[in-house]
This record gives sequence, structure tokens and C-alpha cells, in this order.
Amino acid sequence: WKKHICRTEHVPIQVQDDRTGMDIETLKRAFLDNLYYIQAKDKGWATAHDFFMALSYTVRDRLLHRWIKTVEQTYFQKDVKVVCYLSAEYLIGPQLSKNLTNVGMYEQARQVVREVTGLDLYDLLEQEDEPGLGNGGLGRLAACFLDSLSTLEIPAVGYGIRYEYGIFQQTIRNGTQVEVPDRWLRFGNPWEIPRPDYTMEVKFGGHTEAYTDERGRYQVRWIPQKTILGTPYDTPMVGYNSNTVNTLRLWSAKASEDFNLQIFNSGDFANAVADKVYSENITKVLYPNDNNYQGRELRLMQEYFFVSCSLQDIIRTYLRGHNNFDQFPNKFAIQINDTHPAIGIAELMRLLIDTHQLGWDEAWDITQKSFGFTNHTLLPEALERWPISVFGRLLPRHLEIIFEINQRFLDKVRSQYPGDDGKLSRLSLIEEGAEKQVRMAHLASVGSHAINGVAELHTELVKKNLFPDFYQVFPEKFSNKTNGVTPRRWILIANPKLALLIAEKIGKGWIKNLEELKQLEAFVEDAEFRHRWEQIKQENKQDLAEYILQTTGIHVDANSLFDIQVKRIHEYKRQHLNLLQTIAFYNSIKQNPNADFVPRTVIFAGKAAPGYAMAKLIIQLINSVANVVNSDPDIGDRLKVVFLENYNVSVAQRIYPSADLSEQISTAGKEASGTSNMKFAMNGALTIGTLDGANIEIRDRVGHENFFLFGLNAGEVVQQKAKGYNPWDYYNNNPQLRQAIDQIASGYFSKGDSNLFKPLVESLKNRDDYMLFADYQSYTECQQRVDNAYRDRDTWWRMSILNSSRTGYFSSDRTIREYARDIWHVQSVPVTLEDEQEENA
Ligand code: GPV
Repeated sequence: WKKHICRTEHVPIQVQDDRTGMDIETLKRAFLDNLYYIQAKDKGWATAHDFFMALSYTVRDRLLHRWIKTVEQTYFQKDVKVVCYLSAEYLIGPQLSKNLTNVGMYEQARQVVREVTGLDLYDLLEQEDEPGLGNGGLGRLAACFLDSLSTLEIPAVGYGIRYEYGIFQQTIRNGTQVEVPDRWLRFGNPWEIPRPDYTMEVKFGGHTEAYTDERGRYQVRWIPQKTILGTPYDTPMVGYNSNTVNTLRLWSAKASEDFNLQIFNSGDFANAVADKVYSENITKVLYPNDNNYQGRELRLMQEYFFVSCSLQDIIRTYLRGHNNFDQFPNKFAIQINDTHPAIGIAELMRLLIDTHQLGWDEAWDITQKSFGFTNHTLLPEALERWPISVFGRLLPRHLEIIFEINQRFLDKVRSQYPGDDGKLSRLSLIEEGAEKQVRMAHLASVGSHAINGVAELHTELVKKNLFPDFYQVFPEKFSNKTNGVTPRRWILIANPKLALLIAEKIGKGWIKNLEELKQLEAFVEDAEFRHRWEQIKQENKQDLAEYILQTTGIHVDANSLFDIQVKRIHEYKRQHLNLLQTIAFYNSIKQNPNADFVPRTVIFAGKAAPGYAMAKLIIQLINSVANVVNSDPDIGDRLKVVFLENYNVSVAQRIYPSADLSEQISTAGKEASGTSNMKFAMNGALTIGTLDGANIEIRDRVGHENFFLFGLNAGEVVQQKAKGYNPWDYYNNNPQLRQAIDQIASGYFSKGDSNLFKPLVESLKNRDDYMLFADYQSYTECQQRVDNAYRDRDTWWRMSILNSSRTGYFSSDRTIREYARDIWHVQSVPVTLEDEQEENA
């Protein structure tokens, strides 16, 4: 890539290319050109944001020949099998730092920026508005997967929605969450390329009718009421140290002019315009719910819209090189990220049968072979079930197809289990009741050849509790694929100091092969190494302390134990259990001011769904407790409570490297996997956690002695509930717990207002669905063990090093290798650049 070779037809033209050169002089020239010709600014007028844009274009240019080479000249020419990842969410985080790192030009960029602008590269990186096109773990997992797919050189396209407004920006006013619209596209997005030439039509509404085709076959025609256009915007996803640049293709809704013209011609101008606005609303905003199903019609439209565009796009690509569908399942593996894209099963059937005239059996065979389904939750309130009234009004043809799939499926079941009506109704794609509903998880399960959970326990519970009847009918479909995270973003970029120390000791192989971190174990008895490990953690904590001061005004002691819980606010995740323990800690300092306490800084961050009142109340309680604790002179630096606002990928990158203790305290059996648990451990935090999700596998790998375990296990949670769980028993028998609850109830943290937290207190005392009280004692005792461990710093840092060095398994590279081998049956396809070929020749 020193010089770029352009090929026009068969004539190679060699040019010294301003858009590929990696030497400092070429980069400076390119940077200034982009500033001038794209931002239309010269150095004197440019803002830091202009410089950010100019640098981003400079990097994007350097991805382009790899991108074209990857997609057109490798994937298409070799007719390789491609993974199509369908996801309603992608939380890809800031792109500039990642692209600089993956393409290997971070240091050059730093020098160029310093010499041309006098600014630090860091000042430019801060300018990027991160695309918040996801809620939490599910969307972030999709982003880690894209990084791993490209790094492993696996052909892939990520398909999703280009929301004009991503997840809201969270601000805290008077201790409560206030949502601000996320106008992330306001100043332009340098990474995306619109491709209006690949615009697709998506239909909605209307009715169906039967007809006989020219060959006398029975066919069905959908007469839709409305057509909406979908335009793709492509973002390059480059792998670490690889030439592979895969595509993230996000669809944006546009009104169809044709349709509006019809109304316009009928004289109803206002309606024509209103309708345009209505159509374009489809991709306007991300629904801010995590692990929760709301059943809004517009959400179903979003899901169908992006899935239909994506499947049409896949078929368009396929038909460029094929004239029948025989090879389709050998050329595409379509993975659906939870049930949000599950309508794709019915849509592929419709496209194959109605548009491409295949017979049912052939279409069904292709569909089942192509689709794989990942489940991400066991929570009943998250399972998508669309009332057939809504469904039939929006997608009448799909409803017919779903009925047909169901009938054929249930016929088979009936012959296998004659007379078992209970089984039939449990397996049915349609839930009977006051209002019939389409069960999207059932559609996804029947229409896929593979179903997977995201951690071992989770997969077992999927088989045993969530879909036991499906597991009985087709056990061979089920497998586990424990989640992972990309070490490029979560160690190399987020924690550069630690990455440097690791590289000094064991080289750089771990960046692509995280299992190599094991080699660090050899240094665990090396006092000098431990000291440097500790020093880096200390510096990272200092950085976070500064950020806390700047953003909240709270002064925290960087020498205290940084005890951190960051994730969406949800009752099952139990931020309030952490808080009860924090209150108890506060009370014991007040009661025993002269005792020897391990100073702690308890840090929270996370968004609450705007409609989730209890989650918002938990945020308010955290901030109320923080106010009282932080301003109490008796407490001083021994305890601080911090709520960091607007938790997102950028904030997360500051947090993980500076944690001593990672809080992973969900009620056992509720968290499918969790992924922050992995990022914390990689960065040397110790975990306090329950036997839930991937915690179990982390504990098994880092060693039970290096993990702080507490609480009921998933089986015990179920047993206790079955026996009849009574939170009052715990409240009455634990004075510490009772005191904390009574303080909250009495208004101790809310300036005497004894009504404010009543809903929270009452729910805990009378129901405690997530069994905080049952786990409280065990949790407190465990926190004592944490304190004791932290007192013995030598032991603590040994444990910290062992945690990092044993997290190799939790790289998303390992996860993706497993999907590729067991579900997708895809191979790596290395991409060779022309100048490399010539060099090799
Ligand atoms: I369903 N998850 C999420 O973030 N949002 C959702 O709507 C649903 C699941 C999460 C799970 O809660 C985590 O346990 C899991 O680690 C993550 O998905 C990725 O699998």
C-alpha cells in the first residue's frame, strides 16, 4: 500500500496516490486537502471538529481500496459464502480511534495532527459523536462481532437500521434522568457512504388475492396499500491488521414519490406531505427499551422494513451470479440477532414463492438452511408477540404464510405426538387467548436450522425452561455460543498503558489471539511487574477521578477501591442491591467512625428506559444517597457514591480500565450472559458476582479463588419462589438491611420526603421479584471478603493479573470462530492487495 495501482479495464496505471500513502508527508497533504476540499476550511478557520472530519476522511480514503478489493474483487469474484448478520441494533462506538488502530496508522496520525494543527490527536477523537444505534449489550455484541468477523477475514455484511436519532442522551437534573434527543448526524457522518442506486421498495398494508398463473398454478398476490423506499448507507468495518473491510449496511426510509403523487393528484396536498413524513418516520428513532417488548406498530414496521430491504439486497447480490436458487444456502448464512428480525423467515418465504415463483417445499428448505437464531433473554416481558390484528393489517401476506408454516409444522408434531393437544398449543406459532398473537420466537425457532443461547447456563435454561417443547422436537438445532468482546477496543484502545505493558512482556500476538494472555501468568510472582501493573491501574483511576470531578463536581480519592456497576438500569440487574449495601457501609462508618474501613468509591452509570418508572426511581435513589453520603463530613474520603451520566461506548472506555471491583450481581437465571463482566476482568478488575450468565464461565476460568461469589444459584431461586418466598422474613431478621430500607422509606435520603421512594420500598418488602433480600446477607459478607482482599495489596494484584491473563476465552474472535464452524459453515477468505501481489511476485 505504499503506492496505489489503479486498474482501468486492463491498463494498469501507477500513481503516487494522495489517498493511500501512509508516509507522514502524504498524510499531511491528504489531511489538509480534505480540510480544504471537504470541510471548505483552511487551517486558520478550522475548528477541532473540522480537523476531526478531515482526519476521518483521510482514514476513510485509506480503507477504500481495501473495501472495494474485499467486496467486489474477492467476495463477488470468488463467489464465497457470506455471513449476513441481521440486527435492529449496532452500538459501534467511535470509529476514528478504531479505524486508526485497526489500519495501523495511529502513531502517524498523532504526529500529523500535532505537526499540522498543534493539537493532540486526543482532542480530535473527542469530537466524534458516537453512533448510538443500540441500547446495550445486544447492540454492542453485534459491534464486537463485526470487528471479529473482519479481523478473522470472514466475509460478512451487517444489516440494520440507520436511525436518525439513536439512544437518547441522558442528563441528570436534580438527581433524575432527563432524556435529550440524540442528534448524532447533525454535523455529518464522515464514515457512511449512501448508495441510492441500491434503493429497495418495501410494501405495507392492503390485502391479498388468489389467482391462477399462466401455467395454471395457484398463486397469491399481495395488493399492498403503501410503498416505502429504503436507501442503504454503508460503513466500512476494517479488521485489525487485515485487508478485510466488511460492510455495515444500514437502511434509511424514504417516502416513495410515486405513491405521494397519487394522493397529490387527487388534490389532497396536505395528506401527501403528511404521508411522506409518516413514511420517513420509520427510521426516525431507536426504541429505547432493553430486554423489554412494547408492541408498538411502528416498531413492527421498523423490523419489517430493514429485514425486507436486507433480504431483497441479498437476493439481488445472489442473482448477479446465479440463475436459480439451488446454491442460496451455500452462499449466505443469515443470523438473526434475537427475534427483532424474525419476520425475515416469512419474508424470505414470500420473496421466494411470490416473487421468484418457487414451490413451498423448496422455499422452506432454503429458508431453514439459511437462517440461524440467537436468543438473548429469558425474561418473559422481552418476548415479542404481535397481535394478529396489528400483524394482519400491516403484513397480510406474511400472516398467511405464518399460518401455513404453523399448519405444516403442527401437522408434523401431531403425527409425532398423537393426542397431545397441550404440546400443540405450547408449540404453536400462534398464541390463543382473548387476542391471538404471533409468537416471534416460535417463528424464529421453526424457521432456522440453528438456535443458540449466549452463555452455558443461559443455553441450558433456554432448553429446559424457555423452549422445552422445541428442544424435545428438534434437539439437534440447539447449541451454546458464549459471548465475547473484542480485545482491540476493550484493551488496546481503552487501556493503552496496559496494552503497552503486556506487549513489552509477551509481544503483540494477544491482540489477535487473546489466549496468549496466559503467558502473563509467568510474571505473577515478579514483584516489579506487579508494581507496574498496579501503577497503571492507579494512573487509570486518577484519570477517571478527574473525569468524575469534571462531570459531576464530586471529588473522589483515587486511592480508594473503585467499585463499579455500569449497565442498563433494570430491576433484575439489581443496582439497588448494590445501593443497599452502600447505605449499610455508610451507616457503619457513622456508627463506628474510628474503625478501620477500606475506603471505597462506588460508581454507577447506565440509562433507564424512559417508560420504566422503577428504573428511573433507582437512578434517583442512587443520586439521593450520593448527595447525603458525599456531603457528610463524618464520612470524608472513606466513601463516595457517584452516578456518571450518559453511559455509552466512549464513557465505558474510560471506566473499565480504572475498575478494581466489577459488580455483576443479577438474580441468578436472569442475565443471559452479560459482557461488561468480560471487559472488566480483561482490564484487571476482580468480580463480585452471582452464578448467572457468563459469570459462571469467567469464575471457572479465572479460578474460584480469584472471584467473589455470593447469592442463590438459579435452581435455588426457583425453589425458594416455589416454596413461597417472603421478603419480610429477611427484613425482620437482618437489622442492617432493615435500617437501610427504613431510612429510604422515612425520607432520610430525600429531605424528609417519605413518599418519593415508596414504590421501590413497597415492591421490595411485599414482592421482591428479584430476591434482593434473599441475597443481601450473602452479598454483604462477600463485600467483607473483598475489603479483606484489598487490604492485602500484594494478593490483590496477583488476583488482578490472573484475572486478565485468563480471559482469553472471552474474546469475540473465539465466539465468531464457533459460529463460523458450527452454524454458518463459512471459511476465512484472505484479501490480497494488488501491490502486495506484485511485491510477492
Ligand atoms: I433481548 N440483551 C440486551 O442488551 N437487550 C435486549 O433487548 C436483549 C438482550 C442482552 C442481554 O441482556 C445480556 O445478558 C447479553 O449479554 C447481551 O444481550 C448480548 O447477548
